[in-house]
Amino acid sequence: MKMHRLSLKDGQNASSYCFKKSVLIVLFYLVFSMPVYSQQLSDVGVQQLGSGVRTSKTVIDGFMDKRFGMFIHFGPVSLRGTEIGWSRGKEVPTVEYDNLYKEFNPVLFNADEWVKTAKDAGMKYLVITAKHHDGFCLWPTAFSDYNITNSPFKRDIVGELSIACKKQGLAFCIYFTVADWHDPNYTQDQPGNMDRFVLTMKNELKEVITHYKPYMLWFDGNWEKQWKLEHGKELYQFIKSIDKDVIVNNRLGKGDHSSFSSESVGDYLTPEQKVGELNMVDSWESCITICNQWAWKPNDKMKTLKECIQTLVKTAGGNGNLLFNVGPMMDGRIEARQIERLREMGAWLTKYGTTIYGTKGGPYKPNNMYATTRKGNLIYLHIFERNSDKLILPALMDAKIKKAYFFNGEVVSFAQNKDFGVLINLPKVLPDAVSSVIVLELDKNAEKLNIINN
Ligand code: H79
Repeated sequence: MKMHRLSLKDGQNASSYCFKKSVLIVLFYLVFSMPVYSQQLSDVGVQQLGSGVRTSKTVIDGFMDKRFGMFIHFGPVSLRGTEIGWSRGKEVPTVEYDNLYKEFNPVLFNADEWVKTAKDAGMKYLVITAKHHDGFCLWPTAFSDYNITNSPFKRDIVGELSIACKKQGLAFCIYFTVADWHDPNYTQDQPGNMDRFVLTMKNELKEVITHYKPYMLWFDGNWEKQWKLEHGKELYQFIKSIDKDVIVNNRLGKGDHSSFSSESVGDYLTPEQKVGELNMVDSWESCITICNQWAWKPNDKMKTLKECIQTLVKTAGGNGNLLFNVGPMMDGRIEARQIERLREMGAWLTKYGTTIYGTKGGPYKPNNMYATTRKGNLIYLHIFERNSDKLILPALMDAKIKKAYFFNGEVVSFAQNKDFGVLINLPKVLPDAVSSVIVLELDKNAEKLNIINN
């Protein structure tokens, strides 16, 4: 309003002079704060996007505070118990695989139960394989007949999950591969075909973004030769033109999943089946399976509770998120033993959640003995093994420990010295068999400490 009046009338009186001056000051501030702003955004790691829209640091920080999410690999392949996508034309002949959807009827699928399982595990977001490399779409897309409507089940699995997540307060996310081994436009590498394939992808993405409002899109399959960096850049801007805040993983560009390069497109790194390296600059999320296979496999070997918790703690200790995968069975249920394991993780997190959610990793690099997280003046020291009655850490050069105590409040005796480091006396038995937490209270903000190599 003010601006409008000013531009219509004379700008000579005192009040408009003041106004103009303040506009100049604001402009000055905006221009000179630009480099800082773009530097913050480049930390997020979207490469090669020129002047295009990028996901804001605030949105990415909110994502990284979540720390723990559920990955779900599901589709008609669960009828065979083999790996999703990869078993097509291998363990399961192609024609057989491509017709499995005609029998796909997971009548016990209950979106609220899946989401409750995730919530009870302490997970804050959920990613569903809306479309894996086998090309089958778990939502009723208008752009391919190879979708859930044409199965006996018919129900919109993606839609039901998006509603259940909203209801139970989890961020709903969509896995969408750029490699579709079912679509002839993708598999028959003829001139013009990829253009048609990318157009279908855009239509499908617009459909899922507008219908289901995903918090994040998890791309995959980007290493195949048909997929070019230019496609990734185009798609990123296309997605941002529909919803500027939707988070995008780094598999829309090319190159390594675990580090940014000039070929990367996307907001965060995605090490697969391994805990990422400590990284205080680039955001990252490790995707790791609870068993061995992504999709359901009968009698697949499941990780122990200790392995599950330590995977989560080492991830948080490296400043990353853990996207932990389950593959539901052909009837639509998650295996009872997996639900139980996830519930145990949730029980651990109910107690120790403040040492994981919203923390930063470091200052020590995680190893097989311990990992640390930090918040404010506190370092949370997670101890995995008791190999001796003492634990010795490298010295904290820029801070002093004022107090040390187990998470339950029990005092821990310690000594510190710049030359010898930090010596912590451990009791005969650690209070928690899977991961015990000692709180180190510092004389200053632990979040500002440099990384300590151990
Ligand atoms: O969706 C999951 C995998 O199907 C997909 N990314 C995760 C999130 C993925 N695509 N490629 N790869 C993973 C790397 C390839 C790994 C392989 Fe294998 C080793 C392909 C064949 C042997 C993994 C293990 C898939 C089948 C067995």
